Amino acid sequence: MSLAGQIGFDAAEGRGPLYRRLEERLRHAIESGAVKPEQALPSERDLAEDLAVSRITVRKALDGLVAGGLLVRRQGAGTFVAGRVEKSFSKLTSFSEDMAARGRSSRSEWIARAEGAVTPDESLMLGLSPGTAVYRFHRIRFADDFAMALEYSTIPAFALPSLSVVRGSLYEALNAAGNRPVRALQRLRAVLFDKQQASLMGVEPGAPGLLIERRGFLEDGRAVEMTQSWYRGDAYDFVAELNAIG
Ligand code: 16G
Repeated sequence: MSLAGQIGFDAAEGRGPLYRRLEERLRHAIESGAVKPEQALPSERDLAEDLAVSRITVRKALDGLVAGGLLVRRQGAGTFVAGRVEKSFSKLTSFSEDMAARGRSSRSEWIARAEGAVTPDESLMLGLSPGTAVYRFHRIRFADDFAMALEYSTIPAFALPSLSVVRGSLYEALNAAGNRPVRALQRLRAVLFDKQQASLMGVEPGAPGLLIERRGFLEDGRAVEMTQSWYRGDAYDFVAELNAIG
């Protein structure tokens, strides 16, 4: 079936700007599952022809959905319905690796990158003596230009040669220094984004999220990472494999 049929769009029907109506129809089709996650959309030219609208209308409608994270544009490949990201709870992977595994590009925006001394909480969590130097990395994590998570990491300074070695992936920098964690403890809890976090993430204040706190350890048992990851609740599925006891 053509996409026009699939989404039930008729340019001659309804009121308001055409691109908004098209955007709404597409949004409805994605949210109701009429078009499936990872489904490729036809080219803008084909869509315009199929829906009997101009290419500018199509582009504007798609732009709105890309900005809202419902569609993703992949360079050279086209526009796709965004899949919820499934993340395994049993593998110690990084955000960059999780995104690469799904063919999505990742990048970060810095909120803060600073050196300091451990706080009492960090000192307990990381098993460090008061006064020990740590690096703090606070980032907004993007997948295909869509804000997925806010991350606040604290790393003991012994684990990295300097603050500036972390540009893209934190785990890559830790790995290069021979200090990538090999084991981690995590806990997860449902949260609501506060006003400040919501504005960083481009969601409404009070939007649901998942907070995952990870403590990562080296082979010798020393803690090397403490990270709070605030993931958008509408973008992530966490999956765990469970084995029967005995
Ligand atoms: C993931 C980890 C986080 C780690 C980050 C490193 C979870 C819940 N959290 O987001 O603890 O610091 O990856 O990512 O998976 P990077 O190497 O891409 O900077």
